[in-house]
Amino acid sequence: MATGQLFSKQTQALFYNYKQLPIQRMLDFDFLCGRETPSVAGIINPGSEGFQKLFFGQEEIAIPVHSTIEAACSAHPTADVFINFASFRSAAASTMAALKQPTIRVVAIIAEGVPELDTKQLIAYARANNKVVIGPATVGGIQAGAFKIGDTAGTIDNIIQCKLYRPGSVGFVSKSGGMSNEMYNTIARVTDGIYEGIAIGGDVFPGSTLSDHVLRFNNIPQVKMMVVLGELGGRDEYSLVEALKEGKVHKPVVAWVSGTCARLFKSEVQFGHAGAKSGGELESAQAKNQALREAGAVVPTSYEALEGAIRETFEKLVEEGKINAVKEVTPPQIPEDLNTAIKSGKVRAPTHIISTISDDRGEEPCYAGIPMSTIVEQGYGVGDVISLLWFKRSLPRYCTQFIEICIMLCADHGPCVSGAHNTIVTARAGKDLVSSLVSGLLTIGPRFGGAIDDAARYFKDAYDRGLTPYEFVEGMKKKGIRVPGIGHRIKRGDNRDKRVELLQRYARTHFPSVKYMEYAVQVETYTLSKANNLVLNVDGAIGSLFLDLLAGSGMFNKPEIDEIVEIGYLNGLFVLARSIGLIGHTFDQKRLKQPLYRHPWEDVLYTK
Ligand code: Q5B
Repeated sequence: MATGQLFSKQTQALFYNYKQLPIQRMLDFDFLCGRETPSVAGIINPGSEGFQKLFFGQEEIAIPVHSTIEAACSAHPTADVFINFASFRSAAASTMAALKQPTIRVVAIIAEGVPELDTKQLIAYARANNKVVIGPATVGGIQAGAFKIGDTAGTIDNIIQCKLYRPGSVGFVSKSGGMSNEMYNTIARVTDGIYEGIAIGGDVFPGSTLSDHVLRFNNIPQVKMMVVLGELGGRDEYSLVEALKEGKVHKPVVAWVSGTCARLFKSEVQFGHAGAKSGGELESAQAKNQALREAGAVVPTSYEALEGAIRETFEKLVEEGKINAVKEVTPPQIPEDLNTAIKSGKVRAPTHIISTISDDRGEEPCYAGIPMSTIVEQGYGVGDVISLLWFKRSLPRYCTQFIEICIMLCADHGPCVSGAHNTIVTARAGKDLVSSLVSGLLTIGPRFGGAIDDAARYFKDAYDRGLTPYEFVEGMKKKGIRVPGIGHRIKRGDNRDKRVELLQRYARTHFPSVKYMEYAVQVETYTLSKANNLVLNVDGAIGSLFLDLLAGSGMFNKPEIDEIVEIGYLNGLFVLARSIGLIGHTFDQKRLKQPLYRHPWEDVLYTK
């Protein structure tokens, strides 16, 4: 692998599997470094395409999303790094697919637990094709001031503290990703900072080794010294020992192999990483530290002494004039995310919606403050739910039962009424349930089913003003308004609407007062004297009885009643109820496999 630079300030990556946070962290790092182009050129999210909105500094940018690796590589031929956030199950296959793309040069595999046999095949393929694999089980790597893989180096605060927004002179390579964060900090304290840092991952077979990266750093002029953090287990460090002995490394190497404490345990101990267990004396931290020391690396006597060793090595290079002072820059401020700022109480933001009837944020949804479990456990009915969501209060049982009776009685009135007819025609035109339903619902209005609110308004006004039925009806006639709630296409004085009778009987039995309904009946008596079809219809019955419910239940004050009548809640009862029937008609037509409806010519009067 030992060429040189893996990344630059122009490097762009393809990111496999959409993970909002690590991508945003890469883009924030880009902004901090003053990159002109985002380091993520495209996202591969198997099976979906489009764009993902993310921030590049203060601006929102749309990053293309591709459904396949091939599509992403051909759309972004200059993106040569592949950051693989696939699970351990699919990491090998997706890595191999990426390595096979001519445009991809470096692949970082984040997943832990990739089968070792698969990793070996990936390594063999990458070596044969001159490509670099970082990982598996890695956090990635970073070139200070230029390019960062995923979550490497953690939060923006940490990156700023470790001065990773501008290059220093130290090449760092470690097995552990967590420890590399620690070391970025240490190195920033005692040197001019990191030039490049790589975590090779803690698996037994890493895609690239400690010595691979040290030899590569050796060829990068900006890197003046190397820091290596190995760990017990495996023999990777010995290839570095060989390279040092063979004189292939010309820059100072400060090294430490952690895990010296393993000897304190009586039996073999598996540390955090798959590869971190001492298989024998040669693989112990002590043996590897000794070998590195003998090969010429600066190896301290303990981890605590590592910081001092790095400082001394760095200061010596400065004294020798091999390191020039780094030009310090002040990184730009990354705007804080609104949600984070709100959570910390730093800012407040106005809401865009106000809602008072339900709340789904807690453990369980609540309707007007009543938890769902109470609604189920205490046997609430649909009428109770309507009371809570429409009127924001629990109404007495006789009221909620009345609501339920209205729903049941208005659920359907056969296939010939306007709404059902439209629904049937729509369903037969091959449309879906929602289209068929709404085409029927859209017929509900002042003539069909939607006269309840107007009936309530006019009856209330007439009754409250003390108008006689004669004065009311004739007054309406003068204004050219048909009395809402009066009249029906098929019901007559001698063929009354059973629904109206049922509602009246219920209310007379259960309501404390039915004064508005009795007034409506007097109006009907008068209209029937004019024409036999001018009966009190179902809309008129519900409209007048709901006035009685509002006024007689003691649950609403006068302004509330006026508001309900003015806003017009009551057509909602018909809309809700008739939806049940219209859905039934849709299913019925589909079940009967009815063909496209065409109205017969004979039933149309063609005239000029
Ligand atoms: N005339 C319902 O009319 C209908 C009059 C009136 C004074 C009136 C009509 C009307 C008010 C709206 C209303 C709800 C259009 C009805 C429903 C649900 C349904 C439906 C179902 C279900 C019927 C003949 C003569 C004319 C008119 C006069 C009629 N209504 N005068 N006030 N309200 N009502 N809608 O039969 O002198 O000859 O010119 O608009 O409450 O929709 O089952 O079908 O569950 O699905 O077409 O029950 O009453 O009568 O227009 O031929 O008029 O009566 O001025 O007088 P018709 P028309 P004139 S329940």
